[in-house]
Amino acid sequence: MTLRLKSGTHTRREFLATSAVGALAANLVGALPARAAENPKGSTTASPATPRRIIIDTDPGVDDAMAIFLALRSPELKVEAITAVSGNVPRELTLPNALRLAEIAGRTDIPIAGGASVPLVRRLITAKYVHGVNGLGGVDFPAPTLKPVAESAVELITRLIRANPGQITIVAVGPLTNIATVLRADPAIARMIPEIVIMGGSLSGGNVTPAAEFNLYVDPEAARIVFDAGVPLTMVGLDVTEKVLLREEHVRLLEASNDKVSQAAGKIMRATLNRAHHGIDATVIAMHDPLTVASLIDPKLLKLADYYVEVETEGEFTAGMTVGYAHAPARASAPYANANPPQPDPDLSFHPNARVAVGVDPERFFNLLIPRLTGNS
Ligand SMILES: [Ca+2]
Repeated sequence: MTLRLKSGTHTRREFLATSAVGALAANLVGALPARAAENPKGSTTASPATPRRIIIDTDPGVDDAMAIFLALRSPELKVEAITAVSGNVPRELTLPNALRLAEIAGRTDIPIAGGASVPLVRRLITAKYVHGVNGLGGVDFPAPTLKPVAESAVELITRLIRANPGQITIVAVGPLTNIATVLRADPAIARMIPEIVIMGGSLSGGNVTPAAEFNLYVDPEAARIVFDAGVPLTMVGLDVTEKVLLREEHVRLLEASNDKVSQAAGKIMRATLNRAHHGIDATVIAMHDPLTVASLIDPKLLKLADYYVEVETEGEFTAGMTVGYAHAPARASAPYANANPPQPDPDLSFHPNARVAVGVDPERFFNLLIPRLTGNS
């Protein structure tokens, strides 16, 4: 028996209440955090009248730049803060990039904070080969005049969530170091987060190793903390993001608009497209992060399914892999012969911990993204 969601518009609780899995569902509902009942709005459609409040945790990053622009241009979303983390490039670059992008968009009202400079326990691996030496495709932008707030990313996220329990969704489009640090330092905060929407992971192979997607590869231990925290998760991984590939026609539309955001986006994406044409894997133009933000604006963009996702942290070749179970039993690897005590029997009940994006409508996505950036929506 598989437990698949037919659409992304039901909360897990609603799904379980209406599914035909009887006693199993009752057990699962009983096990869900109380927060799910207190705040069943995690999956509802945002609108300009009732914008969805979000914090963007990010490592800009060329596709992060598009995601930030899209969020700042969308009345369905209210960006409460932007927090920077090391990933595509070190935080010494991602933080000024976040400040630059907000400044270009004319949104100097948004607090921006610097976060983790290294993963929890690993050395930082970056992706300058994709994002250019400065994280913005190598395009030179003036130094930002906007300054970061005095609080760290962890302090800012913690304060905002605690002051607005159940109200602010976290959109995490970089390695999960900052978010894991928040959850580890303040475990009770998990109940106050209605949803974490993650760009990362994959059910169908990685992009850094055959197993791991970049964000999870960089900090698998952080990802494991986040996936195990009991917060409702949506995972927007390579299964869908590698199906939204920016094309020449899109870049031309960005370049053709006089809008400041569109001009900046056009320069960044022209540089990235050129990079793609010079031997780098064509998926460098995958719009990973903007698709993740777009899914909050238009829930019909993605097809979601319930999964139990484990994050591999031990593997010599597989660390950062997301292992998704669509049904029980969720088995771990076979125990070693000398294991003491022996491994318990596999859990025969199904406990999904994430909604995973398994389908996408690419044209619908670009029909949303490009007009928002050109200022023609
Ligand atoms: Ca990113």
